[in-house]
Amino acid sequence: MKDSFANDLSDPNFQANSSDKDCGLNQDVVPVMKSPPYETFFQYHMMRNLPCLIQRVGREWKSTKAWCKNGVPNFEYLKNKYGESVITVYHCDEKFFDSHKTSTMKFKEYVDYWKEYSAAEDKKGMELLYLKDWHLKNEYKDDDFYEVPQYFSSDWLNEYLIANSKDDYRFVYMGPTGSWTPLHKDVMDTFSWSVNICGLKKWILFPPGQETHLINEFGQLPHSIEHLPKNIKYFIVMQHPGDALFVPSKWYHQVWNLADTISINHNWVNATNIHHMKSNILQGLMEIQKELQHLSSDENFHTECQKILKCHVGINCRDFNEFISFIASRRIQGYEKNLDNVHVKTMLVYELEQIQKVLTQGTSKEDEELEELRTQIESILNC
Ligand SMILES: O=C(O)CCC(=O)C(=O)O
Ligand SMILES: [Fe+2]
Repeated sequence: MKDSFANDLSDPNFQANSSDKDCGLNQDVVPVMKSPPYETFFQYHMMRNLPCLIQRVGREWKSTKAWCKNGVPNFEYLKNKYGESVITVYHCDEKFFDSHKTSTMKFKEYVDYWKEYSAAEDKKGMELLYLKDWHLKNEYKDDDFYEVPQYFSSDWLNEYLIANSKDDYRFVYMGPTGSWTPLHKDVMDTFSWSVNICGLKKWILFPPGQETHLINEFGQLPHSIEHLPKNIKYFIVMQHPGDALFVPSKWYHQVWNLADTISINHNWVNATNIHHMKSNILQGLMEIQKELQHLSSDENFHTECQKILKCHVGINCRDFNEFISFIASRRIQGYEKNLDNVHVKTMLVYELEQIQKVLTQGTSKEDEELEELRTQIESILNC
């Protein structure tokens, strides 16, 4: 029997069947649910860091109704509404480090490209462009084209970023059939959620640790998975319009658009995965310090490491502390306002417990504020 098993993973028909199992492939099924209680999602998915697909989300969203017509993107509507925005497109045929080469253009130009690409019978020689990470909601703040589903509403990261007018982690993705996202895990080990507005996505997801089976002889992960080694555990998900996929922290995944597809997604953290975010930042810092070990006696060593950390990971320790302090203060206030509401209080106590675990122990003078917060949380938790 072969060691690895060649598959066209982007093939919609590639699903587990008995012969896959015989070959040692180990495909599991992501639970599919319709309107589960929040408690179920919280206990079985966020707490256990396990994926799920929730159907019939966003059926009432304006985007669901206006952005698609007869199951395909409503190009004219989109172009009229957002045509002047400058967007970033990823060139799916050109690798750039662990992503794709990018360029910018006006959205109206992208729509013209997309229409032409989709209509072309022979796509040979045509570029395959994927519009990703569009901060559309941040750009059109008054446009209520979607609402965050209740399941994903405990989102500390976007709560902090929006309240402080910083760049958020709320995105729109649009791409033609065949556009795809290389193998990756999400930034800062956050969760992500994705809701399809129209089209069809195929996802392959790997539980944390399984990616080690994919590492090549140079110690690198593949850009695109072509072969699934024997015994690797993975999940395949087909995401249709209205399906919300919950992608847990640290799960590597690769995604293909099997039709002209539009989706909305967020990266987010809350009490259930904040420890992953903190570990990710500390891990990043350790790697940088190790790399720059030869400069460790330099008086600017600490500052320089933090600067690099911000570039590489997207956040440094000071930013993380500021973020957590902001959420801690809000939750302390929330607790004091809800002394009579047992349910809200229980949730806030859980959040404060997790905050306490990731709040850095204050040592220097500038950490006095953190120390003060720790003391306040301590007194609430001791009640
Ligand atoms: O839809 C895609 O192409 C990628 C989405 C993704 O990686 C995510 O939501 O985490
Ligand atoms: Fe992702």
